[in-house]
Amino acid sequence: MFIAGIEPKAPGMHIFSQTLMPRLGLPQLLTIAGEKGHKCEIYCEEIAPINWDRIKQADMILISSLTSTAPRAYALIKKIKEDVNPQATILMGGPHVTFLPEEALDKGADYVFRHEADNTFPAFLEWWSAGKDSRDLLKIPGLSFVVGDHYHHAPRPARVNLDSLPTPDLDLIAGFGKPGAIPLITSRGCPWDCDFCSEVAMFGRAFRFRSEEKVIEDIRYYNRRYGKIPIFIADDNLAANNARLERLCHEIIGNGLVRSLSGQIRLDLAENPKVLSLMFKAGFERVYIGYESTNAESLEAMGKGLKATNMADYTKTIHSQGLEIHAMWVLGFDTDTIATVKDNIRAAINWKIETSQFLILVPIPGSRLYEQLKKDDRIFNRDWANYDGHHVTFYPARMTPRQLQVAVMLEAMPKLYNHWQTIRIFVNENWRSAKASFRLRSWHPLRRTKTTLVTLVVRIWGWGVTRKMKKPIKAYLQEIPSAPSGHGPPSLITR
Ligand code: B12
Ligand code: SF4
Repeated sequence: MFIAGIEPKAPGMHIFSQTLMPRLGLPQLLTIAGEKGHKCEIYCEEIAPINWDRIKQADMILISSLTSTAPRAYALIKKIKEDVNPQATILMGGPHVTFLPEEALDKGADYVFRHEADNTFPAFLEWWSAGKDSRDLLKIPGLSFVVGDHYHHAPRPARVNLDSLPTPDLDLIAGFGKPGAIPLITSRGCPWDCDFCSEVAMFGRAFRFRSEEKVIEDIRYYNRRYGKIPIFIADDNLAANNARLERLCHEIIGNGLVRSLSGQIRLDLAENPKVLSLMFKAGFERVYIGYESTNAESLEAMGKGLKATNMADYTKTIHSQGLEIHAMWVLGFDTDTIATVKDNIRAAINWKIETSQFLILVPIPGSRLYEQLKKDDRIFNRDWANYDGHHVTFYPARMTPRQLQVAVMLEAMPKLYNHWQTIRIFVNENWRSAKASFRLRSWHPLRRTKTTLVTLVVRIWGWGVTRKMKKPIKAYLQEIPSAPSGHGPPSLITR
């Protein structure tokens, strides 16, 4: 059978638009299908356009979306069903439709796979090859589909053993070629359960990981394919288990697989500088950290488990271990005011964080935040395309939606990416490198220079994106309600 996968593109520009980093859901599933003898191809719209002639020939089409890419996914389904290939069976999955399967079925998907599909999709393929007995279909967990005039939702599937999975074959992605960097996932689940995140609802609270041996096999596999390629370890929280991260770094070093690495960690990993230093030795250059906010009340309310008073010191420790930081800030919590936005900008600047991304809180389906705001009738925009962290979609409690929109997208981002800040960061990074080399720390001047230059390029690019986004954001301002319409306590609104 010929199976095509599609990852729809984002509705607009976002700070990562240039990274060309595919999600691994489709490569993972279609690698498994390939091993079962099916012919598979993936079109990741951010990387290369869809080849419609190929889609015309597909027997089965898999579409994977986020919340912000769901409208594009539905438009593609319409086009396929109406024009391109009405006979093909369309499957959908991912973190949006897992929580809103009926929406996807109403939009034309034949089947929706909720949660992890690494076992359920192969089960579906077997059902397909075995003659499609409808009684057997009901037994596949995590599957949602329409039966007569009602929706069938099979119970949630069991957790996947990550060691049972093959290394995702990224060559299935059309146009990926020899990429600049590749994503690798080594764990699922998260022991934390932040209010605004759907990770735990999606993958569970138990932190599961692929064994170090398997991760080393993955890296060797990509080495053979692409050479010593930089790797972005895309786990939600690579450091959820410190002992495991240490073992992984030792294995990378011991097997001679050190190369440019980056990954997502929590800020409080700074309490364990030994691990940070080991990460640096293994090749980590940049860490992505959800700072979220310096507002103690907001950190408390979102269940982040971080103390605002420790954040500056933690940042210093991470820098002192040679790692650069990409900080992700989120504004719009009920405890946030305009002053919070300003405090966060100040912190990002004072702490000399190399790159930052200021996002507007998004009530993504699957999160407790979404359920709460929906219950309180505070969501005013249900166009999922705007659920990308760049648009206000709900009534904040202590600001008007406009104030939040302007403060984050038209004030914070331009302030952080102005040329003066870029020069300051560049000088500071080089100064830190020089000091470290002088103290004969395990510092590689060449590697540092490269990292510094990458930061410079990213910052210049960030400045360009921020400028380009101004026009669409100003247009969006016209669409959002100017007053809270009785939502949130107006007396607290600040100017
Ligand atoms: C790597 C990553 C990125 C990368 C690349 C992402 C990309 N190209 O879109 C970067 C850094 C660029 C990024 C950016 C963003 N991201 Co991001 N990202 C991730 C991360 C950490 C890993 C993605 C991944 O590869 N997962 C591993 C695979 C195996 O899991 P999966 O995709 O869920 O697939 C499994 C199932 O869902 C299912 N499945 C999935 N699709 C399909 C399709 C079919 C047909 C079937 C049968 C099954 C199926 O089977 C798969 C195997 O079990 C996830 C968190 C996570 N753990 O998934 C967040 C995540 C996807 N990102 C998220 C968000 C919000 C964003 C941003 C909007 C904001 C931001 N944080 O900056 C931007 C927007 C990007 C865009 N495309 O518009 C949210 C999405 C939530 C939502 N409902 O929309 C997530 C889930 C994080 C979270 N918990 O909140 N991201
Ligand atoms: S935001 Fe990060 S730490 Fe919090 S639950 Fe999601 S993945 Fe875990």
